Amino acid sequence: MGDWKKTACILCELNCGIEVLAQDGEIKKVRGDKAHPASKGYVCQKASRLNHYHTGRDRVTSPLRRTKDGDFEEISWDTAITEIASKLGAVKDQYGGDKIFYYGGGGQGNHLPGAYSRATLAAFGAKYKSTAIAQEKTGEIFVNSLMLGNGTRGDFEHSEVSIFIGKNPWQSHGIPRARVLLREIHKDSKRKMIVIDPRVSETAELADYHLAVKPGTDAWLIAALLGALVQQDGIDQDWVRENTVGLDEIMPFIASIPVAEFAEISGIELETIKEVSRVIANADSVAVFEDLGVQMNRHSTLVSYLEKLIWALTGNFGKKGAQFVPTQMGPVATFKVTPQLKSPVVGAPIISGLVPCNVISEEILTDHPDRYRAMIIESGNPVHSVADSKRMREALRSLECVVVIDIAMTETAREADYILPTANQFEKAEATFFNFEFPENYFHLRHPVFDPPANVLPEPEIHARLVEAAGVLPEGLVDKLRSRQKFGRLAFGAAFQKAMRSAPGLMNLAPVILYRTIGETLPAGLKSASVLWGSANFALAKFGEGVKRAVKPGISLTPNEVVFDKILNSPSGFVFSKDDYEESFDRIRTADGKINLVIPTLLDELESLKQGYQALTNDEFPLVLAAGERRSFTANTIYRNPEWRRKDLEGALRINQADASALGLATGDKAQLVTHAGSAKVVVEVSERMPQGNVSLPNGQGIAYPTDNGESKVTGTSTNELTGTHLRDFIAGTPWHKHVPARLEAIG
Ligand SMILES: Nc1nc2c(c(=O)[nH]1)N[C@H]1C(S)=C(S)[C@@H](COP(=O)(O)OP(=O)(O)OC[C@H]3O[C@@H](n4cnc5c(=O)[nH]c(N)nc54)[C@H](O)[C@@H]3O)O[C@H]1N2
Ligand SMILES: Nc1nc2c(c(=O)[nH]1)N[C@H]1C(S)=C(S)[C@@H](COP(=O)(O)OP(=O)(O)OC[C@H]3O[C@@H](n4cnc5c(=O)[nH]c(N)nc54)[C@H](O)[C@@H]3O)O[C@H]1N2
Ligand code: SF4
Ligand SMILES: [Mo]
Repeated sequence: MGDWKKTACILCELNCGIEVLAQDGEIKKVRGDKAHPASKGYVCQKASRLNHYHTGRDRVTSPLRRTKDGDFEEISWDTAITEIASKLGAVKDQYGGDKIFYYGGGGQGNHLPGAYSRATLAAFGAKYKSTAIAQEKTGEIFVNSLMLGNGTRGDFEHSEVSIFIGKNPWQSHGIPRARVLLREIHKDSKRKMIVIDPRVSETAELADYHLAVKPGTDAWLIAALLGALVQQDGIDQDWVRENTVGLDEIMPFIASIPVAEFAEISGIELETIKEVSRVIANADSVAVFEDLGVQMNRHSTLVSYLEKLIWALTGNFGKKGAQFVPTQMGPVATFKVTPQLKSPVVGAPIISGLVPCNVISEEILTDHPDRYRAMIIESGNPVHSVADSKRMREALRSLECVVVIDIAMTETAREADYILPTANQFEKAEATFFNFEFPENYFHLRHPVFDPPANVLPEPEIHARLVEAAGVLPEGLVDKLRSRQKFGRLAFGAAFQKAMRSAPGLMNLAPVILYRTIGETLPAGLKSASVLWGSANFALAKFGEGVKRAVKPGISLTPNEVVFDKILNSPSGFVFSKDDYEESFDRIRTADGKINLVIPTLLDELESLKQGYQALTNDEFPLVLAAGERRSFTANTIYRNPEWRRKDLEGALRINQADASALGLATGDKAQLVTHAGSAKVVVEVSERMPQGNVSLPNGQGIAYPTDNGESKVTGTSTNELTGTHLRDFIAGTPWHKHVPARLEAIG
């Protein structure tokens, strides 16, 4: 009859706990897991279709090697690992290991590959890497690094005022039980919601204040809000003097903001801006979430800065309902700016260790001696997801060796020299590190639900084999550590720490060493969790008190073992830290432990806003295309079978009635969408949500998928066939995907 098994949804970073009815190797039903500490039984409409992920027809089930004519042939794992190690080794010997570029390491639901890949990178001397985070969050990370030396999130569960800037949690979530929470806030007359979005998003419909900003002018709007805040005495002077540095330095910049003029540029009434800034100033608590609408847009890093100045100047940090610094099980990002760290060819700033996605193809398609020569791509689909797919394809084909580790024949896999197939997220132990709850945070190690196909391997095994083939593990080390395990994990831990100290750089291989040692002692199916023994150490070292409060130390076990045991034995996830709101103050990592308000380059950029707004649109490209809207039926490229969508099969281009009428277009018509970078056929949907001049395409479409008779069919429009790499932020290099100049032509 099948069994209900606990796991998590893998379609967005929340990874709601779910139970699936597993029968005949398929997911027959999905329901929320009430025992999950954050989602508490909540799921959205996307999760019920997870069988489409699990049973995808374009699954890769054997290692594949590219043939001369561009096809793929099946090869054995031994051949694959030997040849890849030899090719990467050759690149390392001839040009240096730093010419091997790594992309990915995790999607919405899986972050263990990233943890293990560290060992492979070290084994081959690879240094440069990137992930999708370098096309969304690196601007915000840059600002957080300079202001706090740490990351921040908002406590929307308790905030009196919730602000969403370029964020539509109704569809995209990002906060647990988003729809329940948004409705609660909407109904509660004491709580206020402010949404900044040019479009009437589902979230905007629930807002007390919907500021329908003119696309791309958020910097002016938020500057105006700040200006109005100062003019109306909205700054919490005492708090700011006590907890921040630099107020006197930034004050002239803010006091001189021409609020009325900036309001006009942003398209929002001056009176509304004044009122909203009063609401913020008078609130007991304010939480803010900025996302892709501004992070993939003009002046994105500046917007992140201005957004943070709003909550910092009103004292909304380190208290209930405000911003906080999360407790974590592992380092998701690094918050230290090292200006001398630059990408080798373009010289783009490396933020949080990541090369901006938008420069990758430029770093390859050049005769520069430092260009990348090989690439490992794992759990990412950059041909589809990075700006300018054409150039990304060309870049991959020009490399000496491209290795793709994925479950499916993706747009990126098609350009690979080797495809290494891996167990999917219901066939292995997996975990996510994107848990940011506060004051109680949780962690969830999922147990496998199904057996994987016979000839695929989980990523940790692939990395272990690559590291072994590279011949970098010290002779006898693994055997020696294994022999210590019979004396218990405490003895093992001591021997392991000692070994790690014995040779510089050995720590980088630790994930694979743990996998080959502790891994062999773990319950069936949980071998991939080995690296989490290290994560438990990390959490205790960094957040010891909070972790010990949540996970009571046992009598005979060390705290580390208690935490690790909890990880292994909590199939619904568990609360691993309990903190006080005030603890966020201790996590400020600036030199003086206070929030730094001054970022000179961004103050200069703020000043430059006074020169006015320069539109990118013109007669040739009169529309602003938002390329990649999250909708009810989008989930990056995790679902590849288009049939998972109950509605909007083609992923329609949404357009305002007036714009559509001017072109003689109606819902259901086909049209040609043209940008600087390319053109594509789209299906049009006239939508009251869209403002005039703005059109919007969903993300994750335009995927090739085999039909019943085996032919490959593309459904919908892939946004990055239309984007170029040069529209990007001058600091973080993040793309302006939400602001692509475009024109639409009716097809006669
Ligand atoms: N359903 C679904 N949910 C998802 C995903 C998915 O694929 N599908 N993907 C997940 C991922 S990877 C991410 S990063 C998040 C992203 O989550 P979000 O950032 O919330 O998603 P988007 O729809 O890309 O953008 C949010 C809003 O930005 C608005 N916007 C466009 N232009 C502008 C502008 O000029 N100014 C402002 N202020 N707003 C603008 C859009 O109208 C849109 O409502 O979603 C996650 N959740
Ligand atoms: N124009 C435009 N471009 C965008 C965006 C946009 O809004 N507009 N959004 C951007 C954002 S925010 C993001 S996050 C990215 C997302 O884009 P990517 O980071 O490229 O990720 P996904 O589409 O989520 O694809 C994840 C890959 O992992 C594979 N996979 C699934 N399960 C497993 C597994 O268990 N192991 C391995 N090894 N692989 C697995 C899938 O088959 C897929 O190839 O797209 C970005 N690109
Ligand atoms: S909110 Fe995200 S994780 Fe939760 S069910 Fe929906 S898509 Fe899945
Ligand atoms: Mo994302």
